[in-house]
Amino acid sequence: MQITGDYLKSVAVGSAQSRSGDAVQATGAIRFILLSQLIIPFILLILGVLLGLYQVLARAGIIRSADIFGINYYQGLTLHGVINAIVFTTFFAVAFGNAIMLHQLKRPLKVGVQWASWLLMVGGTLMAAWAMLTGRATVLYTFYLPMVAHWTFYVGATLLLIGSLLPYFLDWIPNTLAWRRENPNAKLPLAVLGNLVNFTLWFLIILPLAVTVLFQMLPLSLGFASEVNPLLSRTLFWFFGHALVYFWLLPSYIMLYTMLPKLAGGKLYSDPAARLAFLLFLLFSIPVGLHHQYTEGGLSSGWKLWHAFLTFMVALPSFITAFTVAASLEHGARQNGGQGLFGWWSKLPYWSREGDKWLFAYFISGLILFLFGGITGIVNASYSLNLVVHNTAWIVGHFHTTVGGLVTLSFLGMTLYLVARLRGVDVKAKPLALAAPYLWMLGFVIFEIALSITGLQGAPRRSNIGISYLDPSNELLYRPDWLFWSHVGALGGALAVVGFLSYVVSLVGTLFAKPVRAPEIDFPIAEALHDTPTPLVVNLRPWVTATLALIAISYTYPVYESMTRGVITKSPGYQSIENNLVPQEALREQTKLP
Ligand code: HAS
Repeated sequence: MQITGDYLKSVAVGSAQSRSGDAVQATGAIRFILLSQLIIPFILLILGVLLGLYQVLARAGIIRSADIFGINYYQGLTLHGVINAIVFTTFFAVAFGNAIMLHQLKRPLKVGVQWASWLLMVGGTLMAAWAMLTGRATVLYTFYLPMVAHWTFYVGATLLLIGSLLPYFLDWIPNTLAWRRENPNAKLPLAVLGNLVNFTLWFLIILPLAVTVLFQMLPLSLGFASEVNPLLSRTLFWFFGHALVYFWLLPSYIMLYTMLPKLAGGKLYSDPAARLAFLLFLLFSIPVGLHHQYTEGGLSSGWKLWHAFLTFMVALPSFITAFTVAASLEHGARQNGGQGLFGWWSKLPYWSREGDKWLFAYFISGLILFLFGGITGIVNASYSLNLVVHNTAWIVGHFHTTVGGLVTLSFLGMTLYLVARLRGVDVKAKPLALAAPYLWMLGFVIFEIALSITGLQGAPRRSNIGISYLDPSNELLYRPDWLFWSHVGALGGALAVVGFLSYVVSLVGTLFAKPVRAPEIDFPIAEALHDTPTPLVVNLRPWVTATLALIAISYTYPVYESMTRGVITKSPGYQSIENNLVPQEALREQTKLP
């Protein structure tokens, strides 16, 4: 393989990356950075998952207490959400993005950029973790106002997000442009397109979040302001917050489109369909945030309906994915000898330990969970049905089959895969690694059904119902009809944790195994079955322009309404102190010197 001038220069300045065959060998600083970007969030994830177990047991009334090991319910819920949904996902997206760009473009990453990104992300995470662990930032992972955290939480989160963007701006875009100059007539590799779409989306949605953090949250937290406009904060947060879920989802979709077909034994059914799906996500992921605010006063119903319509549009790329992935699976299964209308299902490598095929189990389990996540998401999106499920346990079921389902399973599978490759070892305890996703899937199917039912019965989310509605001694609130399904939910959650522990054994074994080959980055990238040139999906520019226009159309008036109608007088921030919400003003009064 030809080694380019730029590459040689980067080796000369110390970027220890070299290449052999189709794999890319990563050594030195880049290898350390990639490995730690996978391992640091994994260590935090252990705490995140265990706190999840506490939540589900507390909600079923099996643990009846306001706290556990000194961590109160809402503090634990904040840690659970922030670690699992923000820290783990962001670190993984950056590590995976780095690995994909290295492997597909065959151009080196800059060590300085990667170190700067690493330091910001790790430093930011530690700051935010300190604030949460010491009870100074019990604001939940949707940290919009009027809940206020200690300033270190906001600064920590900001550093994490800035750090996550450095590789995109300083490594990936320059490398893509250089690749384009070298290959003027070639199509951008599909995985690269998916990754660039994902981080373009990420950059665009961090901007409104930055506005509420810098101009609302920090001044309030530092005491420079005493009143807030919570409506504006929520609107800006959800501008970020819904597209955030697609920032989690797209790395999974990259794996489903580029790797799953090969693991199944076949080819990607349609390359243009995959590209169209990624580009539709860019277009529709952002202008849908108001579907989190259907019940919010101050925003006109016409604009909510517009966002509801666009929410149905953002389901479209997932329907395309369902079709393309199913067709790719069928193609693979038929290559393996599968026959008949459904008979081919039995020819997929569900339990295969051969080579990398164990990874298939993570993707298929995730896909099955995502069927539940998709259906419940469509229910949520409906303006009228949302009123039945909003703020109930139903929503918790929905996101444990989306971000807690397909996303987490594909991230865990890929973490194990990359750790093995980067360490030059075989995956250890493969039977446990194979059992893990199925246990997780089974656990969360049970969990989802149970929480959907209790949600429809009216059980609220984000509430320690074990010490209120499910406490038989509480004559006023007790709801015995929620008890059975809450216990079923706890069973599902516990089963998923058993799956996670099986995974931990395999990952730790792999992490400490003796290397048997040179460390490398390699992916099982599938060829495409249908690959007709389709101009619509080749050029990114018109898609970015249309995206910006649709955002402007969909958000200008709601932001204006939020600024003019949000409460801005006598509206303090609130802090969560020992399960009570305390207005900041009251806190200041209490701490005033005589
Ligand atoms: Fe959502 C709330 C609507 C997708 C995550 N969502 C949330 C929250 C989270 C979340 C975390 O409209 C809670 C936020 C909070 O804390 O308040 N969501 C949707 C819709 C979709 C959707 C329409 N959500 C996701 C994804 C997430 C995620 C993805 C994480 C990664 N969601 C909502 C709404 C709310 C909401 C409202 C607010 C609710 C409220 O009132 O608070 C769609 O994108 C879903 C489309 C998906 C599909 C499924 C396609 C199926 C596939 C599998 C195919 C399977 C195969 C296997 C091929 C249409 C791709 C075959 C098997 C063989 C064996 C052959």
